[in-house]
Amino acid sequence: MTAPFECEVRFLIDDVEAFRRRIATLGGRVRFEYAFTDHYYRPPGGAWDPRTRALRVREHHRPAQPSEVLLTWTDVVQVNGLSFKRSRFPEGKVRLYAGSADECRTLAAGLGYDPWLVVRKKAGLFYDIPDVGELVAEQVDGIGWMCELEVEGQNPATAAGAILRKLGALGVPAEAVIPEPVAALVAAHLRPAARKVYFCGSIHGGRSLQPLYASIVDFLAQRGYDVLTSHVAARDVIAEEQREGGDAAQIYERDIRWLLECDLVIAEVSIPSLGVGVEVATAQHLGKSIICLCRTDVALSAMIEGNPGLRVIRYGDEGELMSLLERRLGMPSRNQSQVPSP
Ligand code: 6K6
Repeated sequence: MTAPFECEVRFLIDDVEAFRRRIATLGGRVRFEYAFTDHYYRPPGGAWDPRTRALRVREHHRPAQPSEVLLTWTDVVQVNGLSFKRSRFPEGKVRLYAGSADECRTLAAGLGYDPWLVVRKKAGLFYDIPDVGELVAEQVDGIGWMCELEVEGQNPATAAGAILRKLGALGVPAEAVIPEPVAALVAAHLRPAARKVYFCGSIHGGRSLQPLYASIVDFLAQRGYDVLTSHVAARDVIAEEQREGGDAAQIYERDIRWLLECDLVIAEVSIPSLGVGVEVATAQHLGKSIICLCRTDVALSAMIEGNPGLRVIRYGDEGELMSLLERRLGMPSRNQSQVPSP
C-alpha cells in the first residue's frame, strides 16, 4: 500500500481466525494475496536507526514481479496520544530500482550498504472493507500475524483521526498499536535472549508503586531480559544500596554506565521523580529506545507526554499494563506462533 506521506501503524493479531470473522462481519473481502521477502541493508557500522530509515531489496514471491530496491524514511509522530509512523516522502516508499534480485543486491552493495536482516512475509492478505478502507494482515516470520493500517498523511492530525476510526471499527484499542516498523521488531527478536533493560522507577520521589515495579521486573526477567537495575524494585532499595557501600556519586556513575550499555529503557513515570526524569532525558540523548509507563489517572509532564522520542503506554491496572507491555515488546504469545497458514 502507498498513500501520500503514508502514515502507518501495526498491531499484533492474537487470534487470526477471530480477526477474519470480524472483517467478514464488516463486509471485508480479500482483494489479493501476496508473499515477499525484504532483504534489509544498512550503512557500514550500523550507523542508522532502523525505526526511521530502511534500504531494502524486496523479492516478490507471490504474485511474481521484478524485485525492487526501496528506500523508506519515516518519523514516529504523536498526535492525540497516538504514535504512528509518517513518511518523509510524499510517495512513501521510494523505488530506486526494479529488476532481478541479483541486480538489486548489486545496487545496494554498490551504494556501500551492508546486508543486515531478512524479513519474510510468508502470507499477506490485502483487504477492502466497506466504510473502513484498506488494510493488510501479514504473517511475519518470527513474529506472527500482524495487521498494518495505512492512511494518507498530508495532515498528521487528519491521519491520526483516520487511523483511530479504522482501529475503532476493528475493535482494536489505540494502546495496542506498534508504531515501529517491522524491521525494528524483527531486529529486536534476533537479538540475544538476554537483552539488557534499564528499568527506572521512583525512589526518593515516593515508593507507593514499589510492588508494581517488582511485578514489572519479574515480568521482564521471566521473558529472558537482563534487568540491570532490578534493585529499583526492591522493597528496601536505599538500605540495600547503602549496605553495598554505594554513595550518591558512585550510584550516579554506575547508572550512567548502565544507561550506555542497555538496549532498552523502561521507565515507570506515574510518580514524579527527579532521578527518573534525568535517566529518561539521558537515555534519549544516547539514542536509546525508551518506553514510559503511566497510569491513566495521572497528569503527566508535557516533557514526557509531548515528547515524540518516547513511547508512552497508559494503563488502568497491572493486568492491562502487562498485556500492553507484552504487545509493545513485540513478543508473540505461544499460540500465535502456531497459527496455521491461511
Ligand atoms: C544510597 C546512597 C545514596 O542513595 C542511595 C540509594 N539511592 C539510589 N539507589 C539506586 N538508584 C537510585 C538511587 N537514587 C536514584 N536512583 C536512580 O534514579 C534509579 O535508577 C531510579 O530509577 C531513579 C529514582 O530517582 P529518585 O529521584 O526518585 O530517587
